[in-house]
Amino acid sequence: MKREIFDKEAFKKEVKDNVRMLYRKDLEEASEQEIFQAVSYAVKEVIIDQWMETQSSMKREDSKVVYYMSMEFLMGRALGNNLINLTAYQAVAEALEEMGLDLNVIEDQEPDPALGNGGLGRLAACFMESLSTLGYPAYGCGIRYRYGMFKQKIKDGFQVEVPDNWLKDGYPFELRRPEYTYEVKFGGYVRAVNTPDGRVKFVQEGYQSVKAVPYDMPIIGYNNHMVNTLMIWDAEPAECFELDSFDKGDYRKAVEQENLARNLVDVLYPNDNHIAGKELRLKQQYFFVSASVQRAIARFKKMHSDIHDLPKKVAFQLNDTHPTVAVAELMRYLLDEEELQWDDAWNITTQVCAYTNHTIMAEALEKWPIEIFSRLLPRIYQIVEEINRRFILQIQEHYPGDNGKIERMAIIYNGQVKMAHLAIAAGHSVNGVARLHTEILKNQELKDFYELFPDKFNNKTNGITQRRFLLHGNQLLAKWVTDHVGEEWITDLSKIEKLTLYVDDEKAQHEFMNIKYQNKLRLAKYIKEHNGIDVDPRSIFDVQVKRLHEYKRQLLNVLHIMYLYNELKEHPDMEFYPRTFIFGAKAAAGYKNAKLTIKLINSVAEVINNDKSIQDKIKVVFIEDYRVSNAEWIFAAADVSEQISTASKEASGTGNMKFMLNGAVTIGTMDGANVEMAEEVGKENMFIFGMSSDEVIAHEKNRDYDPMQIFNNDQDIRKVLMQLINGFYSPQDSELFRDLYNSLLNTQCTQYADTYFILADFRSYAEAQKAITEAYKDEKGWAKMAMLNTAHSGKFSSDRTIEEYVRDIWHLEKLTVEPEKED
Ligand code: GPW
Repeated sequence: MKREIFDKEAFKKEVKDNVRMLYRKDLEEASEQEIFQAVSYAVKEVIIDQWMETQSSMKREDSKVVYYMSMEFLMGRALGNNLINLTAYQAVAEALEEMGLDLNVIEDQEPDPALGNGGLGRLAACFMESLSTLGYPAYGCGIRYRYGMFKQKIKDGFQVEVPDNWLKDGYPFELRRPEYTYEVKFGGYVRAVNTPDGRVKFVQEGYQSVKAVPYDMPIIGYNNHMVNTLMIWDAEPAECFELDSFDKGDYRKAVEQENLARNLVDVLYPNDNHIAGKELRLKQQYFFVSASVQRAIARFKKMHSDIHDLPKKVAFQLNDTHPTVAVAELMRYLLDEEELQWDDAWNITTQVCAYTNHTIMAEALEKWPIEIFSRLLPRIYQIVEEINRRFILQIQEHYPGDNGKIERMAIIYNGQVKMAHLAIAAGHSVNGVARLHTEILKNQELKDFYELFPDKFNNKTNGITQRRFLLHGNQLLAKWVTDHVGEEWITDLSKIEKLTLYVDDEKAQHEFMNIKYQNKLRLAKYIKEHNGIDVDPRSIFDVQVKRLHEYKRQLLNVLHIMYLYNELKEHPDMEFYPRTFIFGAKAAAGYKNAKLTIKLINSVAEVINNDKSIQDKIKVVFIEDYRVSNAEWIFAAADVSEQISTASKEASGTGNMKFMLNGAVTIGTMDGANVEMAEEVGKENMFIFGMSSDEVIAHEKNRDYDPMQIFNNDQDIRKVLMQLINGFYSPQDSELFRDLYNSLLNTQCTQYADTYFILADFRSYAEAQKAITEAYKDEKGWAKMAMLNTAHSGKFSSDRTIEEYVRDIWHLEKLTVEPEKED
């Protein structure tokens, strides 16, 4: 007999019982937060059964498992998505309605678990969801930061960071697993001990240790009973005052050890594409990696006796270099605990580990000073030294006498440990995240490594999960798509291509654009509530939401708005289609120009939004605290998607794909995955502008770009730039935006002026924007273009990406989870 996973009456009773059990209250007395908790526990009840079934069939099948190691998992809210994937969303919404409760309101009580910064962390979350939906056994390994990504407030136009205390009411979907506690050791020194059988053993002494306690979170597959696990590690003090035997009685050290555990996982470093190089960050890295490696090996050893079989059963995927110490930690385990010979251990390690690169930005490449690395991780450092020694021998063998190679490729050089070099030397696979990005890695950034290890390099173009970003985030469009092409797209996004049959059908066009309009109304209401700004849902919604970074060029966007405003003021009667420019972005707390750009956007908004003379033709909105939960609404409501990074700088981008899926048209450079989007939908259905990556790279090499020339020859650009320093947008302080002006023109500020070629691309951007207005005026033409974007987004499902990782790197088998028979 097939068991119903969801029984309405039973569920209602469960919710009521939970409110009583948890809070000693009746439903009527419970707060919205309490109801959210009660509902979530009722849902967890269903999840737990499937979770246990999944775990037992993984054991039964002895499946190979991937461990996706990542400092960041930007999960977003779980309740709504769990219900969607359990295919119980509608039923639960109805059950709650019968109880007088609104599922939307309840969903809104959940804090966003924001254990990540941006694209890299959200990619990890999409990957976990796809792994479960496709039926592949997987663990996510990360950190349970007590404070995630900060909450952003805008005060007087400036960003203010507020701590994100996401655990304050307790998080219902996590499960503490103290039975999987491990010890992680820091500091001390290494002593060589002679064993009775004539070998040398290395032991770490005088260290401080921390207890790693995992919390498991369920990752639910879509309609398949599969529940994988995200293990995120909390740090607890090793039993008070219990030190390494060597230091027993050292009171000061005991206190230090306790403090170490207290601070270790306090907070996520809020830097995107930038490394602060702080010692605590390296501690976080080793902490979660060591604990995860220990749990992975313990699980393997429960079922296997020969450690040489590890690569048959376990794959470690390193999400950027952040978890790269895993390589040395695995070596340490194999050498010190399993007592394998070096070559044997190395063989296993390289087969298990694989590395994904997510950027070519120099400031994001991790390099640790030897001093910090060796003091914190003395045994790990020894092992890295030995890896480096052997790697240099290999280089010398290949390129006798070529010291340049060693200088460029060594793992340890100039007093630094280079984590990317370690990851490449020690992994069997190195992948970029979009075709262009991988080509740049092979031909520029990692050229030497590609020459030495051509077979390791491969591309895995990123993707996104359509379950969150269409099925949950845009329920109107999801239903419409299903009505037209059937529901297969939910688990096979390539099927959405059948929509091309309708792109010339006027009724379909009308319905498609009407759904867009409904979503614009929903966002307009959100903006009114949160910003107090009225926006016209019939205006073009032009959206740039992503982390604030100079290479992503929010500054280009706002300079263009300033230019448009000047045009409108100079030619009040010019034809102008109303536009709403929407921004959302967090800036790293210490990133001055990024924070100043936020202030500029808000200052420009202030002036333009309050200028009656332009009759609301331009509105500028900065949405506070951009995060996964409001992102779902924003993508659904966008007409125009801004993907305007300097070509070559955005490794892939994933927001670009979320917009495309939701029927927004992209204005973008030929950068990252935009290139492949253009290939899928056709350049004629995007607005491509700006320099190519080859042109950018050539200018960087030749150092022959001179923005001052543009400034001198283009009076519109000059006028806009002068407005940065004449107080036009900052009457109280005309110097306020001086640094932004300088970043564009002053060579003394950075290695060269306008590092990101904003002025070089300005005119071609403005023309592309003009072309958008023209295209939008053609209602049918636009509807068709928007629909074609949705229809050709099939490639950009993270399901496709995961299948490629499985095929080329992980070699996993699908698991089927049969619900346990009840008889
Ligand atoms: F620097 N990305 C990110 F490569 O969001 F580590 N944070 C980061 O710290 C890095 C990369 C890192 C992003 C890329 O900027 C983006 O282009 C890409 O789509 C995303 O990672 C996922 O691959």
